[in-house]
Amino acid sequence: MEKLDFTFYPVNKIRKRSREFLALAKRRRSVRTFSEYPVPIEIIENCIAAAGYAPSGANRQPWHFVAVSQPEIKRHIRQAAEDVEQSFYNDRAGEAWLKALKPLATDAQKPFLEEAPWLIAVFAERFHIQTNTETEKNYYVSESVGIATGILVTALNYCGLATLTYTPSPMKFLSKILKRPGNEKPFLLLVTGYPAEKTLVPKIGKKDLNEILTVIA
Ligand code: IYR
Repeated sequence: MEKLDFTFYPVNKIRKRSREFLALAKRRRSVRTFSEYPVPIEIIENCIAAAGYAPSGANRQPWHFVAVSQPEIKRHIRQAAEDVEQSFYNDRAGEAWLKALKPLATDAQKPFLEEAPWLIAVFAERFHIQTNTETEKNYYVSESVGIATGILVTALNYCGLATLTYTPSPMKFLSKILKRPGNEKPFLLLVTGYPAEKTLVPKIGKKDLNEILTVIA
């Protein structure tokens, strides 16, 4: 064990910080049109390093991130994603799902996968390979990777970048294109960069606090 390094603030300072953080969080929007303006790798590295400090089951840190800016690989990803989206929108989605997606005005075309400067593929390590014959179980993998991804989205948002949490289904093509081992499952593709000028976002709201929170005090 070692001594906890922790900064104690007076409660008024904590209250102020909670308000400031809420104001920032409220301004996060999922963006589907990106500028091609480049974003330095150092920024992406810092945000991914921050995500790596997420809590995880038994501290197994069952995540791997692949940050892609190479145009050729982005083109491959776009092509494969648009292929799966075609069949999603044409056959697999079904009426109810399409209805739910209507306000988002999405379709099978995904130009942002080439336009955004960075695509961050998030992989979940289902089990850990120790040696050729030994594997170690990971715990609460989706919870852990979900939390890390949330921290990554928040970090990028805090830095001043826009994001899209993108989940084409199935996502197996990401393992293939990015040459990831079989013990890793693609979890999500995080698209990031500056939003395109005049980006439009759907007019959708968030639930009120009283709908998402029950206080028992
Ligand atoms: N993957 C498709 C469909 C889609 C699904 C959900 I759930 C969304 O929240 C948004 C879109 C697409 O990206 O077009």
